[in-house]
Amino acid sequence: MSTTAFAADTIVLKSADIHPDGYPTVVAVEYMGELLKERSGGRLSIDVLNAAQLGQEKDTIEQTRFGVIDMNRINLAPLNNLIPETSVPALPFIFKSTEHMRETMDGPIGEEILAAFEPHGLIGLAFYDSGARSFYNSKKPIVTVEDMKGMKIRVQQSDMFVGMVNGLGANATPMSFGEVYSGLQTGVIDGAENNWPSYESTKHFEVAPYYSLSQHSMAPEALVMSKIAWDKLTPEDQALVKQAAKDSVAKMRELWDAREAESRKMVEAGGAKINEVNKEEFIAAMQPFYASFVTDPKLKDLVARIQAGE
Ligand code: BDP
Repeated sequence: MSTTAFAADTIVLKSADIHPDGYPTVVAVEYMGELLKERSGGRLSIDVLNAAQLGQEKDTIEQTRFGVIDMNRINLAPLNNLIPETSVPALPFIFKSTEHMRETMDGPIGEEILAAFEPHGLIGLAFYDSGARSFYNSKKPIVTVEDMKGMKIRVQQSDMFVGMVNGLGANATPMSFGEVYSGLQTGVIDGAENNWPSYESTKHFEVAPYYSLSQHSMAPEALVMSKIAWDKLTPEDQALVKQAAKDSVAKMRELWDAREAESRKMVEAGGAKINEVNKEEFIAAMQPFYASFVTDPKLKDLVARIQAGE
């Protein structure tokens, strides 16, 4: 085989992630790349460009839709406004447990939501865990819904998240992930919400040490491919990519579970003050939000089926 023919056959998929080296999402996509390389005899591989080298999530999603970036690992939240179905697994308290979330996302409902990406220029490859998100802030422990009143809380750029946080009486401030540390430091915002690994890796606990276990959203991560890049692959290569993505999910979960425990220990050692919240009160306070946000019959149906444990 000539060098030119070899080069033409080789495909390196550029994949974006905002997280640093060693973060479970980053390692899982690197692992997927190894599987792909092995299974394609070295023809297909992935170059993970993490630590926001390619920009913040909102921007990289646009670039992925336009085919500038081939693959992207993002949270579901910045997809919510574009793809309404993605709001559903991010809704407050929709899942009863981690197992419920995993079974739902692995099953027909997960497949249905992934299929909804395609008309928007994205191919949904897989979902990754993101644990539970809780509120944290620089002022005080949040125990009751009343404690949320008037707090400026950063949320991801999603109308669902804005509605949820405003529905709890706080002032939702949509902002990109990369701006949160300085926002907390300068007092532009009082708090934010995230899972243990992100609270730890960003060092937000240094400037917002009150972490209150609201566990209000389990919004999973999504691994997507640009439809433009996807359409350039042969059906055989598309199948290889899809399978490698699916096979990276179990690995991701293993990494995730270990990192959650480790991150919790790290933030505690770093001075974070962790407290329980009055969860039942938070769940009840979200009922009017559900009634006003989930009005589309398709979304209503998804919510009902998830709650019924399909
Ligand atoms: C993290 C997600 C990441 C989001 C970030 C955020 O892994 O994709 O960008 O939260 O809050 O948990 O923006």
